[in-house]
Amino acid sequence: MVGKWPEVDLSAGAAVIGDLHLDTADEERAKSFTRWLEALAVPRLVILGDLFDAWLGPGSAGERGAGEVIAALAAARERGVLCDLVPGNRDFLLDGSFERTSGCTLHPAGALGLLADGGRAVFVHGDELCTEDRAYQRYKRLARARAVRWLGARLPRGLARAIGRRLRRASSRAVAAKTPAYKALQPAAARDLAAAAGAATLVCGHAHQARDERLDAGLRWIVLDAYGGERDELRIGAAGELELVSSTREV
Ligand SMILES: [Mn+2]
Repeated sequence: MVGKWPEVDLSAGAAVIGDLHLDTADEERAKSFTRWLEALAVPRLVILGDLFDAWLGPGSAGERGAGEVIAALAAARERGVLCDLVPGNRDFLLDGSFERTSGCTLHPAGALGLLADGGRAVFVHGDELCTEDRAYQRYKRLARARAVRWLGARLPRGLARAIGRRLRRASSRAVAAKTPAYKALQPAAARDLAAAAGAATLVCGHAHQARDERLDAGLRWIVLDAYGGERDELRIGAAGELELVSSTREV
């Protein structure tokens, strides 16, 4: 293990998606994802965060949409699909009880994927690369503090739902008010993170805009579209090759 990133084996056929932004209260939206998941025949699925648009602790798990998703993940695990989840900025309160019920393994700081060709790719949600967004980075430190987690674990379900709605509105206002440069993923941050992880490739989501480019020093930087977008899935090939595809393509 290099640094804080747990290693996961990315064998041929493994799939990576992210930014589904599912509403824990919306069973119908959840079903469009769970149907996709039911048809998925891969050895491993990595979800790069923001699976849920807002997750406020175990109170959220009791909602119908969340229940649908958790059951589908558990069924996939039963079929032999290993599932890894790197929590995002919207669902960083996912915890051990979610791990137990869904069968997913959580990687709060990201994960280091080991590829068939001996290569290493580091997987993060991507919000940690918005280093120019000082207000957001301050918010993130506060929101992830132990006291906030403690509160989240004890919120009654109705209150959790009401707070979730308010957070979503406030967050979309804040995003709309900022200049694009401000909320952009920073290449320098991508370089530093990949170097710290000893990885030649960095894969993330969060920006909701796909890219597959080479930064100087040979680093490959792949960003996935939000789930449902044109290039919303990363597939791992037999020789460890990485390709952005559409999750809705014929399989
Ligand atoms: Mn995000």
